[in-house]
Amino acid sequence: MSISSSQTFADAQGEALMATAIAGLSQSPKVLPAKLLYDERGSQLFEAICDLPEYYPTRTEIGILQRHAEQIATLIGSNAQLIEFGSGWSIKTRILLEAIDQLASYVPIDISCEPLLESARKLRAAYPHLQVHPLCVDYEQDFSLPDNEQSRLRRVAFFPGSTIGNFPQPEARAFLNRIADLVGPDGALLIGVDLQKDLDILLPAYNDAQGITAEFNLNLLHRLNREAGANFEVEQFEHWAIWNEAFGRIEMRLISQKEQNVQIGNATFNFQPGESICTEYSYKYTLEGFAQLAERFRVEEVWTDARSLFSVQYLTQID
Ligand code: AVI
Repeated sequence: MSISSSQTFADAQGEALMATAIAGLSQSPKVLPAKLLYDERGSQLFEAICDLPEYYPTRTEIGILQRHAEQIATLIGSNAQLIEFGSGWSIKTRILLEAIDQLASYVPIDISCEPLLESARKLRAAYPHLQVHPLCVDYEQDFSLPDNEQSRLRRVAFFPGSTIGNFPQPEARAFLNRIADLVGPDGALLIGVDLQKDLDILLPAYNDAQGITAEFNLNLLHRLNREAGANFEVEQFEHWAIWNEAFGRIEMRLISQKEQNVQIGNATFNFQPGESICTEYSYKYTLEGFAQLAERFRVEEVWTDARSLFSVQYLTQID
């Protein structure tokens, strides 16, 4: 790409970001889509969150996958195509690959192309028999799977991390229905779902003592200043995550510390003291609640940890 065309691409991205931010901040109450949290710095901060002592989901899910890898491997079977949404470095998948005797095909899907391709290269080296077909797309948009001789394999979608919890509920239902279409009638879904629990455990996971989640949330304002021509005084906003009992979700918010105006392009937004921007939902489900959400699937197996903090579930399609 020449300098001028990469410049034009950056300009177009900045304009799209500006339009998205203006649309969200024009709503009442103000919102910004959670997707915007994950620029390069945001992704690094999210990795740091996963290692925090208070953030139980990542290590709990890994523990469940490790403890039940044999049974999960048997359910997936060898002659299958595993399709992972938001694969990153495929760390959790490796637990499954170690347990499945020669999985036929793996399709990691991620929006960040470089890590995806690098991770695919490493997987091919570690598992020479495995056909790895990375797909660099935004999985929330329409996409099709590679059409080759492996298209006839049984498909199992893998969606770990309880990322389904970050979708507002109608979108979560629609996304699960799209997965049902993608895997077809004999396909299955292996999914990580975070569970409702005591607020003494839940709230610190999103308001950690080291302030890494705060940095992750506030990074969104830095990003808008840098890439979308906004002029947020970032130190005049404070991170706070609350539990919304009525909706069964954590809401990450940025709270204005004073009356202030913020400019983005030609738009001006007024903030009252204490007024917040909601930047992310993280729904926590009961087992019954999730089974209802996944309306086109039958829940075949649920594995949890000793404290029932998190679940990994194996679902097949209802015919
Ligand atoms: C990516 N997702 C499942 C995380 C969650 O727990 O909802 C994002 C996150 N936000 C703050 N901490 C972690």
